[in-house]
Amino acid sequence: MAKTPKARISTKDGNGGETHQQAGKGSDAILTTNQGIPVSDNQNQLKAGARGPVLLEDFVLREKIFHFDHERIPERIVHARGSAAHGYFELFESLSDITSADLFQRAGEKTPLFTRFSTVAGGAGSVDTPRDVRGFAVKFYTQQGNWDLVGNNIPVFFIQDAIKFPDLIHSVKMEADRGYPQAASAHDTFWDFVGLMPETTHMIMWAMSDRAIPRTLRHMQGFGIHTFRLVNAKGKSTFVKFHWKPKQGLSSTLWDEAVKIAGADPDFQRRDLFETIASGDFPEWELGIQAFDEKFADSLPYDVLDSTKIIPEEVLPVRPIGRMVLDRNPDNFFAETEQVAYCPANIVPGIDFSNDPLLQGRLFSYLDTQLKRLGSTNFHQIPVNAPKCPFGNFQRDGQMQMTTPTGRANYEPNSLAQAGEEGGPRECPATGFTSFEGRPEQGEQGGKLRIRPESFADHYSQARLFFRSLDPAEQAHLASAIVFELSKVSLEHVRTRVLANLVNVDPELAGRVADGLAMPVPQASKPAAPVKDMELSPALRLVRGPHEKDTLQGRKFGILIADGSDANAVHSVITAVKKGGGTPFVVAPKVGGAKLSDGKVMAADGQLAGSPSVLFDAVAVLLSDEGCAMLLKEGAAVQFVMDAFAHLKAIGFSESAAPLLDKAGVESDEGVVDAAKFAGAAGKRYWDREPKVRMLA
Ligand code: HDE
Repeated sequence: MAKTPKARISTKDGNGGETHQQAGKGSDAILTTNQGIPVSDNQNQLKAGARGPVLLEDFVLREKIFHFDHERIPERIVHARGSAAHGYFELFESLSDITSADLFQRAGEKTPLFTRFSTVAGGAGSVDTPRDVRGFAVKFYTQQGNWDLVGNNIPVFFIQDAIKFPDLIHSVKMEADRGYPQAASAHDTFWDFVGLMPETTHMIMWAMSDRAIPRTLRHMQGFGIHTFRLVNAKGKSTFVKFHWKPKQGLSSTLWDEAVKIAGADPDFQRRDLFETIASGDFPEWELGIQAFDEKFADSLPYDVLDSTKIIPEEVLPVRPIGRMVLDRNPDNFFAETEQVAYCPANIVPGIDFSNDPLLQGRLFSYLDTQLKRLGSTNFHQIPVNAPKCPFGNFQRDGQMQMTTPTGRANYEPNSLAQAGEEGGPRECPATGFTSFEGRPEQGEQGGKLRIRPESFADHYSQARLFFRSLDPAEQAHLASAIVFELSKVSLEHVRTRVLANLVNVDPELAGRVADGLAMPVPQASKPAAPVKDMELSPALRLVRGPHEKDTLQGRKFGILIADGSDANAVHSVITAVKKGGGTPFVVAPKVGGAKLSDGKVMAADGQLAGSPSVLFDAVAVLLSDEGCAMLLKEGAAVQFVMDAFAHLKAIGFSESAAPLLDKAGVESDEGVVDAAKFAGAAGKRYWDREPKVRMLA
């Protein structure tokens, strides 16, 4: 006979509240159906006789299979693949002079949040490291309701007007007839769209740069992209652009490395985020703002409502206002990461929109998409989406209604309170959200027009600014990325059109790309507005720029050992890496480990064949003579070293490992060091090595 559950065990919902939907985690918890009926046998269907047919009355089976059949919800049409974490925002100083937003009032105050990073083009099961933009979406659970800052890791976007978004996304996704390529922009239709839409050019520079192949989700910047408004208690508006800067520093992969990571560990970035947070090494970003008034906006040679433009940090510095720390992994991927519903229209009093036509279109899109994805207007009741402050109104019913409102008051105005009944909530003119009225005299209101403002016409000056501001190594990566992508474009006229646009960006860039394609440089396309030379912005650099960090902190180091490796050397490298804040990862031919010179077996964290050096930020190869002789015959070992060298990583080695380095073609340089010096060398890449290992455009 079935046991009766001892107690209905509650589980925590994402808001810290209790739900009673599931049996608990404890080993004494009893499995029940969704109706709470204890299940006696979870192994066998109910049959008429041991070898007989299954009975329709088996409600345990039917409920289980029914639920399983409906486990998937539509994946996001864009940003389907994502990883997320909980954390908090901590304010550095009060911003009450420029905004009345509650979360920006009191220095030191913490606001809980949930952040989801994503790729854009691929499906939910695609790999983590394609060349792609990364989404950077933050839901702040403030005391005045939820504020969603739904940005990307690149500060500009492909298009200026939301009406082009479906075209852009159709062009980059799998081609309609063949259903490929998955999560890749290197194909005809994307570049066809790009060539025909010069407004994409600035974003293309970013998307072909190393920014689009970040090392981890922890090593990238985030941007709100659009111009927003902060509004203070007196109703004064200040324009603002939001920036997230990672404390970890900025770091990207090389293309060859990204491609190999996709094979070695398709979940590389998801795993990295989860494991780092689980280990207690919490990633952190500083939130900064570029705040400016209308006079400043009007003085710029581009329009701040145009999402294809940045305001360089050298023109307007970023003021740090707080920090975000991600300190807790989701308990359940589906319940939280999959069901979280961001919406740029979720805004709180003290923050407001600008008239950016891309932002305006987004304000409609996200609510609509959530209804499709989550299936009910009540998706805000899902714990990860629900505000953490009190909320209530007279909206009622709908599918999957989870609340049980009491009383008769479901309309407003009502006077039921006068009769001693519940009257329900009322609007509050003093603290409620009010919209900034705008600037009618600046053309912000007028007749109904389907036009693009003249001030949006310059599509090339900032693309040129970006390209010319980069370090030569990054410029070469960018040029090579365009060569790679256009080489996959089979339509020659598309390649020619893109080249003609690139001439406007920089004739030298166009020449390098044309050379890489073995095509002539065409005549420049006719720009809609004259192309200007702007003051260069070193802040845009990744390589040898202000955001690059020489550090072991938050990074992972592969230590290759085999039988006979010197125990002292191995232990001292591990200790040195840990001392620098890094994570050592021992790699051996067999996962059970290797017997070191002291006769003790050291367990490996990973087997050599499954732990290629692309997974690490630098490697140490610590071998004995015999160990090295054996690994000379192992392709994975040779590749381990060869890739580390080709990916410009530090290589520390024991003397006996030298033959393996020789076989892998390693040449000596300042990044190839004696094992004892490994920790001192491992915190950076060796960019000067690149011309020796790679021919770039
Ligand atoms: Fe999105 N975008 N987007 N987008 N977007 C979505 O909403 C859309 C745009 C961004 O982790 C969708 O919940 C339109 C810019 C992120 O859940 C959808 C336009 C930026 C995420 C949608 C844009 C973004 C989305 C798909 C043109 C950077 C993932 C699923 C005006 C500022 C959020 C969903 C997450 C997701 C529409 C342009 C960022 C379809 C119409 C620009 C980070 O609603």
